[in-house]
Amino acid sequence: MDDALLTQVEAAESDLRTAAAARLAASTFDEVIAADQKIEPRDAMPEAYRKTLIRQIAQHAHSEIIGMQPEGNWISRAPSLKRKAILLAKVQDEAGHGLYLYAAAETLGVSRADLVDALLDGRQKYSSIFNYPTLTWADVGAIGWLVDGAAIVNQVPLCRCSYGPYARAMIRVCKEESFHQRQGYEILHTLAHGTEAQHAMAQDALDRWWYPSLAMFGPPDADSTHSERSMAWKIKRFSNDELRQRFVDMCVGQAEILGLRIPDDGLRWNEQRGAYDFTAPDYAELMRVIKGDGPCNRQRIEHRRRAHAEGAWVREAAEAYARKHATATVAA
Ligand code: FAQ
Repeated sequence: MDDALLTQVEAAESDLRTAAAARLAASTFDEVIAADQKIEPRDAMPEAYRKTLIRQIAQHAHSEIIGMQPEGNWISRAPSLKRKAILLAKVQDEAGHGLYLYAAAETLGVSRADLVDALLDGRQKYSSIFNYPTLTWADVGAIGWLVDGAAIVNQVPLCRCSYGPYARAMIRVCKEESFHQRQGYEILHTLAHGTEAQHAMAQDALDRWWYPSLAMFGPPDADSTHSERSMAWKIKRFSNDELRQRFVDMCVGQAEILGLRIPDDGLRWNEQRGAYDFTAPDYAELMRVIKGDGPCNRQRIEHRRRAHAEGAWVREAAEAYARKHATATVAA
């Protein structure tokens, strides 16, 4: 990834420490937000702030968990043992991100079990991007480069989110995502500089993943229901369109090094804006996918329901062990 983004993560981590040390005594919610301090679980907070965070953090956690499926699909078919080991580690990292995020949501007074139920019965969403299929090995590279790349551009500012547990989870997540992005880029670089057929496979993956990746940033600002309030509360630091622009500007030079063409005839440098003009994704398609009508929505949620049902015995065993351990501790 762009080294400047990792530098921003380091700076946010150091600011988190400074904020913790300089915590205002007996301050109100509004004072804490105005002073750029962190709201912690024990602090009073408006109910709407709490609900917004639960919605966003839960959707984020679900995305990490559902997001394991498109790449998991390639673990057994990775082209070498080394590629397999790297992909396995990456997919496991996504599971870890889901768990940190469920834990961060639990600090707001909800249970992970309830959040998982809300995902499984369709009351809560996950990212639109994971409803597209991974047809070739190059798609694994495109997910790393573009999907993890978009995720990082969106999540680096979340390291400065006003809610402490979410901001802290994001620091670690972003550091790991930077490895993911580089592994994807390296897969595509290898293919793009390989045989003609491999180059074509890399280009085809970019053609199919480009617009869905732009759509990950959400609806345009004018249609974004939550942005204004989330920005006032310093949960979101930049609007959906600002982050989408930042992502496009970052990708153009990277695509040139790959020798691949971003599939957008309208892509050109705008001297006045100091940014690239580009064609927006199809937001009607984004809305259809969010509402459950993407290419893989049914498959993804059915798979998750099946995995959840098959894992029931593990949860029961863990609960039985915890009960036994608690009884033994009390007895001692
Ligand atoms: N997909 O008012 P806004 C990853 C919904 S992690 C589905 O703009 P907001 C790692 C939105 O929820 C990827 N739904 O909403 C990985 C709202 O619906 P609601 C996930 C979407 O919250 C990589 C409605 O539209 N990242 O990729 C989408 O202010 C590789 C109106 O939208 C996060 O979750 C969408 N794309 O901004 C894993 C980051 N966009 O709830 C495996 C945290 C919007 O009112 C492999 N989340 N919606 O019914 C955020 O930053 C924000 O929630 C946004 C949306 C920016 C996603």
